[in-house]
Amino acid sequence: MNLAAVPGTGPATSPLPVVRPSKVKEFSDLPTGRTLVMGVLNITEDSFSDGGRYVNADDAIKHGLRLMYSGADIIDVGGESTRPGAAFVDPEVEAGRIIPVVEALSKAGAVISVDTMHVSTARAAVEAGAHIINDVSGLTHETGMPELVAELGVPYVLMHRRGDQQNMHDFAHYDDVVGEVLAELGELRQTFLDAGVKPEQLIIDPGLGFAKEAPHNWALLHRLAEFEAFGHPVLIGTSRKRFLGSLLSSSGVPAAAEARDAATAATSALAAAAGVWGVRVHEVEATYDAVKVATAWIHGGSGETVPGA
Ligand code: PMM
Repeated sequence: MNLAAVPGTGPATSPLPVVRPSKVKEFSDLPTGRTLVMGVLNITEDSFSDGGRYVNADDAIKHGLRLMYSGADIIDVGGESTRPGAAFVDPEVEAGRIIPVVEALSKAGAVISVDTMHVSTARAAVEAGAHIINDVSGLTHETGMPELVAELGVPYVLMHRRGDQQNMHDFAHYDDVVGEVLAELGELRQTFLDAGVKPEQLIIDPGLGFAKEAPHNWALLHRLAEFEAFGHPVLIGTSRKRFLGSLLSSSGVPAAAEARDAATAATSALAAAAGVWGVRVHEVEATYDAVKVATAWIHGGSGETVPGA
């Protein structure tokens, strides 16, 4: 697609995006029959690969539209970096970054997930049009998320993490990383069910890179199929992560974040072939194609269906 022809996706200096009236999408409108591509939109100063690029709401909205027109099925909007060592962000500051962008993108027809660990931000984002809550905290951050998810009835990404962004490295010790992550996710899952969350609301994510070193991430990917046992959709985020940089290092120097996109597309295709529901990526176009290849490979054809299309 020629993005230059798409309203609102020009350079950052061009006027506000023209948000055309279009069909507002719902979660149930998402394609089935192939792995979904979730495009990352970080409205932060300090995310590891795109921090500082989209702190201005207009730039963030334009990038969200770009992701949509590049093939993203879902736009994951976040306002707090979760990279190791990142500063905590006040929930009001976070909401101030996120909400105008969620409103604009949902009016433009995007299916949106809100990447937040804060109950108040999650609620405000859903009220502003977000469809999914993506919470990387593993319930280590705030109380009240299970009750909120039960009340709102929206899909929720339950990700595994130990500790918080400032100390999670201290907890990256496992005898059997797959068994321990499965067991800890199982306990968290039960907490949500006990709070009244319906099983069909839950999406499971092993949390690559969150209190995990490279060998842990590769072990989890190697045994990804075991995460299907919960009976929930599985989401995977490998995009530009440090373990890919280490794999691609040259003379001991890790590959730069932007030089990890081909490896991200490869892991996404392999995850799609393993049957995951979604992959979360910064650079959508290559992964969108990679997922299509994996789908055609598995089904011997395109295999995609769009509800209501
Ligand atoms: N990784 C990051 C942020 N949010 N959400 C989910 N569900 N899974 C992930 O693996 C994940 C996430 C870190 O990446 P970023 O700082 O580039 O957004």
